[in-house]
Amino acid sequence: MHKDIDRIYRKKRSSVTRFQFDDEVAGVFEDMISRSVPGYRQILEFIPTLIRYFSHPMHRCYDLGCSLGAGMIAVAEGMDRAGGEIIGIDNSPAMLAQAEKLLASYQSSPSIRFRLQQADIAEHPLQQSSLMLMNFTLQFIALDQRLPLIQRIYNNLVDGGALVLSEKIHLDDARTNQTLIDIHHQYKADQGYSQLEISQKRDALEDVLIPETLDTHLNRLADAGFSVVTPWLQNLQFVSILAIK
Ligand code: GEK
Repeated sequence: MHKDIDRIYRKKRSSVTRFQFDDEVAGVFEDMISRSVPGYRQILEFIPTLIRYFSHPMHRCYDLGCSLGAGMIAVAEGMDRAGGEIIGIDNSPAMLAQAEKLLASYQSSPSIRFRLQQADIAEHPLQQSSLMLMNFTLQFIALDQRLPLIQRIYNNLVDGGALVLSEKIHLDDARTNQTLIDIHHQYKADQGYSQLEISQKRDALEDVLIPETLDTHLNRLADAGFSVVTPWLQNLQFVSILAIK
């Protein structure tokens, strides 16, 4: 994958507008997410292991909010020779244009079929599938649409199928929450972001990325019917949850 450096918030802006997944973001997204989300790479690296653990055939898998398709490639890496269909859905044309190029340059086995769809995952119908990834995307969906979406995901998984849900979370205890935010800002500074970049990006994401508590996520998944619901990886306030039907 090519890796242009994220300099979007480097210059002082007179006013910071709402964050959007536009051409500017899509062009630097791999660098942006890798330097902003501790644990992002670890989650992707572990997807093939999770897939190999499941014994049912991976006839169809979804990556909801696929961005550049990194999750789709991680799924492909874990698939056996029987292969299957890997569908990435995103509502950003800019992201999908980049994803198309990256997937075209990835040498997958002929039994694996990548498909990209531009759609709002809160509304788009899903087909029966073996595995769904939703990495750092539910946090951008309106709060009242989250349970219906999780319910549709559950309904469209085969028995024993799984959802990998990764999210930035909020902690109830104000002091603990602030501690994690401060350590996260230190992490971003260590990744080369200036204080101005960190604060302008935070302002742009205000009311766009809406985190919930880990309990809210776990309870919603259990309410939807998932029988195994457990966090399997956490790095600061970035958590990945495994939910099995
Ligand atoms: C990865 N999973 O690299 N419908 C479809 N897509 C949406 C919607 C929606 N309603 N809202 C936002 N998106 C990826 C990273 S990024 C996470 C996911 C982040 C899309 C949006 O266009 C963007 O591509 C993605 O969800 C979120 O593993 O930027 O923090």
